[in-house]
Amino acid sequence: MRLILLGPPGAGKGTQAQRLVARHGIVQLSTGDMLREAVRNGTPVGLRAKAVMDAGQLVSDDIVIGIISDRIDQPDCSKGFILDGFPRTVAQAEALDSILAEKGLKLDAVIELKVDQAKLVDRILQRARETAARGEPVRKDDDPVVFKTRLEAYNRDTAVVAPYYAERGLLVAIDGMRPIDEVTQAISDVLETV
Ligand code: B4P
Repeated sequence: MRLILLGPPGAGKGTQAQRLVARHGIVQLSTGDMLREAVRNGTPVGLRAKAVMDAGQLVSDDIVIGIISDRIDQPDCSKGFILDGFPRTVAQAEALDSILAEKGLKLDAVIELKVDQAKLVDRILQRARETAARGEPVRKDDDPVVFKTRLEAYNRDTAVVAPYYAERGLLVAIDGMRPIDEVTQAISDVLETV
């Protein structure tokens, strides 16, 4: 199964992807996690991405497309994967189409998690509070001012990705405002039909 999870920052893409990995035994490909790891390891990609991510902007298409293209080539992706946080621009969606077409692969579904803006802000502030309470470093992009920039980037560059897949008959929208377990169940119900 090859699946994309779309949605604004804080919609729960990462949260749901981890649960789907456990349920369906397929790999999670999170560009956010891959970029954060590159930053931690001080790689050339990480050095280029850090300031952009800390400011709440999107990392350049060429970097992210390169990361995903290399990752999809790994043997553990042969049984399928969940793309979490990619594509975030139409250019990334077009690049993904080319990568898959070259391998003779197709997407099975694109799931969009719909969550309103006030709830997104609540969740991110909650995560920042819980992380700080554990004495762990809070993500710079979970700062309320930076989060506003992330939402602007989403509205400007990423919101158009859902219609791209709707035109191709692949998009299913899910109410992501509900509790985590209910959202997981709703996604699993969709996956049974594809
Ligand atoms: P990501 O790591 O993808 O982060 P995200 O969009 O904030 O998170 P997500 O939607 O996964 O929310 P989560 O499950 O964590 O991106 C970070 C940055 O990386 C981007 O801003 C950008 O700079 C860069 N980047 C990544 N991919 C890129 C790309 N393709 N192109 C360019 N740049 C890219 O959930 C958030 C919180 O809500 C959690 O605390 C969770 O517990 C809670 N939550 C989730 N679902 C809930 C529910 N149903 N009910 C209550 N709480 C819930």
